[in-house]
Amino acid sequence: MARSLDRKRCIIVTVVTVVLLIIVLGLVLGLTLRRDPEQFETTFIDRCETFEGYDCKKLWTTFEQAYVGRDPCKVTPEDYDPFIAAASFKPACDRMMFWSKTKDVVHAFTEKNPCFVTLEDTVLGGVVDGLTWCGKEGSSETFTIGCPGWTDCENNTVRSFWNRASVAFADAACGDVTAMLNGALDTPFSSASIFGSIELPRFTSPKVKRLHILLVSQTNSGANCTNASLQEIQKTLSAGITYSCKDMTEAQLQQCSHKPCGNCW
Ligand code: DVN
Repeated sequence: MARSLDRKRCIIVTVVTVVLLIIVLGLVLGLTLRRDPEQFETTFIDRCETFEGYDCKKLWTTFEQAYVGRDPCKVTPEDYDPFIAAASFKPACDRMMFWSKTKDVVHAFTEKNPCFVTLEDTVLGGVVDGLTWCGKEGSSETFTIGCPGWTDCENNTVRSFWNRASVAFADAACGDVTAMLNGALDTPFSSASIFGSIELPRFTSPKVKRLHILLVSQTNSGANCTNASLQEIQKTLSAGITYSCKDMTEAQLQQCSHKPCGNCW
């Protein structure tokens, strides 16, 4: 008799423990997911406020209207048009820097050499650089997990944003434009990249006077400016825009970091 009572008591304790565990897990997950949407907005607004002259709350509202409540694979670049208009910026003529397969190197450079400006150094790209976000039909939330990946679908929330922002940045290009490419690759330039397919074709003369390619490698053994893929750039480049190229090592680039604009390559 006593033994069966003990067994019943043991079963009850186990069931209660499991139920309590499930409740705690649900609460933690709920809080984490709940915090994410607010955290994303907070990050967006905090980053926006590092740029002068923008109504960051309004910018956030314009931004989220592009994707909230929608299938995250049916957000087109044009859906971000209102945000692009609200995040207009003064183009840094002669100081705009494009890049491809050199994200870490180029941003380490522009961080030390504020003379040059990448898309991610403007409010347009800076507010969401390195972030993932999407919406969902029937929800007013911004999700940062469970979103489609870059190659999962053509019109996905993040990829459409970068395609549209890159159009705006390239359309603003003026004067001498620089592009940092990766000399460690057999083909430093790809016409399929955002730089190759979206930005380069948008450089127009006489607004853009020169395109200077910076081919950066870790050592001198990388690709140089005679690389065949770079010839494609010259073929694509609009008539009237002068092309130049310089291969340099990351160490040489490092020495440029503290020099004023333009007298480094
Ligand atoms: O000129 C720059 C800049 O202005 C930007 O707007 O576009 C140009 C860089 O794009 P790109 O020429 O396509 O160069 P990448 O290095 O191939 O890709 C740039 C970024 O797009 C990558 O760093 C990825 O961003 P992430 O994840 O590092 O924050 C993203 N990307 C491109 N292809 C991807 C991808 N992410 C995941 N999967 C892929 N296949």
